Amino acid sequence: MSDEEEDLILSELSDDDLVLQMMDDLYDGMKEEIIESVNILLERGWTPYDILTKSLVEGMAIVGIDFRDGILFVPEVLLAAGAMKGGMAILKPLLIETGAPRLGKMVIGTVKGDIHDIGKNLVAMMMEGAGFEILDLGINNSLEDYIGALEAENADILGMSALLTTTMPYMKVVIDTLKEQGKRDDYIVLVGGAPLNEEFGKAIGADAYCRDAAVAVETAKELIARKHNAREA
Ligand code: B1M
Repeated sequence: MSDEEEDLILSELSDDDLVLQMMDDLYDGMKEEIIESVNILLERGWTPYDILTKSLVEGMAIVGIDFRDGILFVPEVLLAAGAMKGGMAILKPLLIETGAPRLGKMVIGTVKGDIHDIGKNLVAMMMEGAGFEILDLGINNSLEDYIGALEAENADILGMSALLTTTMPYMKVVIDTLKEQGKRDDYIVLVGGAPLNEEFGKAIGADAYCRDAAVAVETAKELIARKHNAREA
């Protein structure tokens, strides 16, 4: 480490430099520094949403590229993920702090065979912040986990996340089972995750593919409103 880096005082950096530094720190898995920087930006009046999207999510995208290209390996990516989670833990209560009325209930989880949960956690946080009640099933969920929770919770929405091309087809297994059991129309089914796209969402019979957490919130609001209107008509 150079002297310059050792002497770096995060609170003395400009906003732009601090965001760049956060991307470096995320890359290096430096959780304490990420937590400090998130707090600095909050003190400077940044919204939790901007901190999340402009520093943490963008930083993680860089990690993703270098992981793909074989520059970073699983242990390093796990450290980066840990640092990201440290920042998210501070932002979560702030994003959720809302007087919004409950808009509906969502069961969300990452599909069987898949342990990626950062994107799913982000969606859960943003949905909760927007006024939805969330039951987060975590990772590696079987169709029984999803369907059992939907029924037990009397949920409106099923959200499934997959980050691997090998696990995304499992979403179809869940949807097909709902159809076989005559329950498909009881729920709005939203899917997301980096390898998915709109076409895939349609092909497996989901109500919508959501590119990111903000789209998930908007789509859920729209489809819930449509469902309520249809019930009242
Ligand atoms: Co993994 N991994 N990984 N990984 N990992 C990817 C997904 C990969 C694309 C990396 C790469 O090669 N470039 C690649 C998949 C390739 C493929 O399938 N085509 C990959 C691989 C191969 C693997 C392993 C197989 C590696 C190995 O062991 N050799 C292994 C698989 C383990 C398993 O799941 N069985 C593995 C393991 C891991 C770690 C454990 C090290 C770690 C996960 C830690 C964790 O999640 N707790 C990890 C990570 C961090 C990644 C990358 C780098 C980052 C994922 C992430 O968190 N992104 C990822 C590369 C990438 O995606 N660029 C990669 C940030 C997050 C905010 O974005 O998850 O896309 P994302 O979520 C977005 C949207 O997609 C959307 O909204 C979110 C927020 O805006 N969204 C939804 C997501 N879910 C949604 C659900 C919804 C709606 C929207 O429901 C309504």
